[in-house]
Amino acid sequence: MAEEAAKAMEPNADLLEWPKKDKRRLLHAVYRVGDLERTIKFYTEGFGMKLLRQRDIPEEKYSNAFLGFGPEESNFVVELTYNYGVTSYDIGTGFGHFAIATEDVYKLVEKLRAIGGNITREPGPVKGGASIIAFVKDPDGYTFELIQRRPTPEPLCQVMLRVGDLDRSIKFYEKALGMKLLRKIDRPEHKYTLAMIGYDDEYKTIVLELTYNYGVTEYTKGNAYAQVAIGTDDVYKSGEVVNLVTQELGGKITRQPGPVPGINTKITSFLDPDGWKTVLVDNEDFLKELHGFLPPLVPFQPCANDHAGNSVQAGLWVGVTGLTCGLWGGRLIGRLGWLTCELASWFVSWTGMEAPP
Ligand SMILES: N[C@@H](CCC(=O)N[C@@H](CS)C(=O)NCC(=O)O)C(=O)O
Repeated sequence: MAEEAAKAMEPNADLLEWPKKDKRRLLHAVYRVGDLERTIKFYTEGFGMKLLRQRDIPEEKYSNAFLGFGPEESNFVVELTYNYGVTSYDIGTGFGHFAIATEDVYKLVEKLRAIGGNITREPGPVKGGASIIAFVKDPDGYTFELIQRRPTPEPLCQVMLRVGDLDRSIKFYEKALGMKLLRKIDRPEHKYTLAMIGYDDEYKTIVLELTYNYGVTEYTKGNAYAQVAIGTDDVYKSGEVVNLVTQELGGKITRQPGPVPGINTKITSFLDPDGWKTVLVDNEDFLKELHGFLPPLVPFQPCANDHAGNSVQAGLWVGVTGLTCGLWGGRLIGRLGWLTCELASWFVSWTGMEAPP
């Protein structure tokens, strides 16, 4: 009875439960850079990220590089986009930073300074708190916050975005995307409130840090930062939920659910009430994109462009499979030989025959 009454009040109750039941994970952040090699060098030598894969799409005149602290199957990564000939972008006032957790912020700052990093805030306790932080700008001007923490499986730990109404944003990300509010901190002496939201423990995985500055409701978006991507088991159902929630809280669907022509990965994308973009990506299609035509036999991350990466992976697959077959074949022949000897010796003792000298 109570269930029926609840259904009558909220006819979409079942649908609205979906984001919490779905298999969700923040996959990557997409943004534009003016020189791919320059950023790859800064992130690998400075932050210690790994270059996971690269691809060039000449017909669309852009290239991508994926970098992170672990494989894309488990870790959040950055997807850098280089548009042929475009060397700089406007980051705007709304994008805050990406954060990297490290055991020693002072040491990392010295390393970054030594390779020409622009340290915009020296290491020390955060104003109004105790965590040791620092800020550094990457070659395109994107801010990275360095946070002193114990070792974590996900050092790339926050994407900070400024929003105009924190409660509306929390409600949106909870309802439309099934995220959890993990922590809310109000620092009235510094006139801001922040909310950490995500799918898991903020010390083990990436979270969104939404910041509300008292009285500020509008920011500029620029054209540099693009979006975050989130995995889902059903883009169509997920799209329906987002559609419902945008009617209540604002925002809009910018791409209806469906396969992307050419690559066939099913996606849907939308803007939140502040205009921040999210792309929902089909989990299975995403894994297919990562592994190409091969099963995930070896945890190999190609480092050249995707085509070359696939050839190297194919070679490795054939090599490992060949070696495995060889070893098993050898073992089988050995076993057969051993069985023959056993049978022969049993036959000799059974018949009382002596083996010839
Ligand atoms: N007005 C700030 C509010 C957010 C903020 O102050 N965040 C902390 C880090 S959680 C910070 O940047 N603190 C500066 C400092 O401690 O020097 C903004 O919009 O970036």
